[in-house]
Amino acid sequence: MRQPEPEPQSFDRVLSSMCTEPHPDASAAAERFLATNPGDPATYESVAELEARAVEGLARLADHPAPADAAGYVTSGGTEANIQAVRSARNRHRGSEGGRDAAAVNVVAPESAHFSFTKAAALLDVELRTVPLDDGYRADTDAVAAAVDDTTALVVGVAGSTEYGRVDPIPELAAIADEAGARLHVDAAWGGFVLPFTDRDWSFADAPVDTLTIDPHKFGQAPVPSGGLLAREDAALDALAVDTPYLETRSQATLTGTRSGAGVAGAVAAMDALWPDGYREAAERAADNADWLAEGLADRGYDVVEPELPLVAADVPEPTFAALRDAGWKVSRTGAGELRVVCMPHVTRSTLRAFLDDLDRIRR
Ligand code: 0PR
Repeated sequence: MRQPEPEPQSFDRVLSSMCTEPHPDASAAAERFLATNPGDPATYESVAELEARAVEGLARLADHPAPADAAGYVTSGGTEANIQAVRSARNRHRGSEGGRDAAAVNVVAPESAHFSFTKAAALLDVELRTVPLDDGYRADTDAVAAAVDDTTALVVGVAGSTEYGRVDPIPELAAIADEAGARLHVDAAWGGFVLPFTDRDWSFADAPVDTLTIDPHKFGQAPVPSGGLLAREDAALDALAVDTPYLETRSQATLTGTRSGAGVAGAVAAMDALWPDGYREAAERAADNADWLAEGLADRGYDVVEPELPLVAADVPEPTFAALRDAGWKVSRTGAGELRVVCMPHVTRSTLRAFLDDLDRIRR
């Protein structure tokens, strides 16, 4: 007998996800390219062209000094991009992929770095040196400076941290990396599509960022799987390339072989539809919603971590959290146990009103 088809998760009560409903143009484009493989660009030429457009679009978002010359590719997500950034820096530090002195390479990252860096370090046999945060949940630059040495291949900065939405002091981290002879990777997997519309005293154009993670399938409103790895120089990708003897293209710098053409086409269609006005509007709406929710939670007596990028954390007791989950709210917690609400584009003001109404009902 045929099983009933499960329905996909509705976004109505999803406050925990860093993904969102794709833009309709992006879904349509993804569907058209379902059977293509950007991993074989000599066979699937049109999706290869689209991938070049995706990289240029991401580079423009990231304020790359010359978007058309940016190196990069569309990954399966932030995890792959982060793994590849670590691998590239490791290989460049050692001089090659096979390289000498494997044990001596390390990566210095703030405690807020996503767990994908733990995977990268384990896979690549590099030491991950995690350093504490400052009082504002950002990388403590003194601690980073103390942790680097001449075996440091990479310093990681996070621009939009998973737990608190914080942006690390990127120019300071760049200076520390530079002085240590290390490279700088910025993980803007989630924050990358919001950062262009926030007040900052730095941009990727003036901080020497070597590699950057920026995921269309998060705030970019593209379908899963669509992540992004950008590099300032071709050499960063060259350090990842392996020979591909039987393909018409001679080498491949990606981690996976067959890749999602849907993810590539979806990313391009989303950026065509939304850059810059649609993304600006989404970012501003999300920021207003985060501020509004933070205020609402503070008014109710909770300890709230002021949002920087649109993510709100608040010290809500465990039984209340459990009751919210029971009421159907998809909410999650920080490592320290705070309620965490990610104000993605699908999270509207009326959703948040209903959420606070339920919270009030639970508190009574
Ligand atoms: N870097 C940062 C800053 C991230 O927040 C994440 C994912 C990654 C890298 C890894 O990205 P991929 O998951 O694309 O490999 N952050 C969320 C997390 O791990 C991802 C997420 C997305 C979680 C949707 C839940 C969800 O429903 O919590």
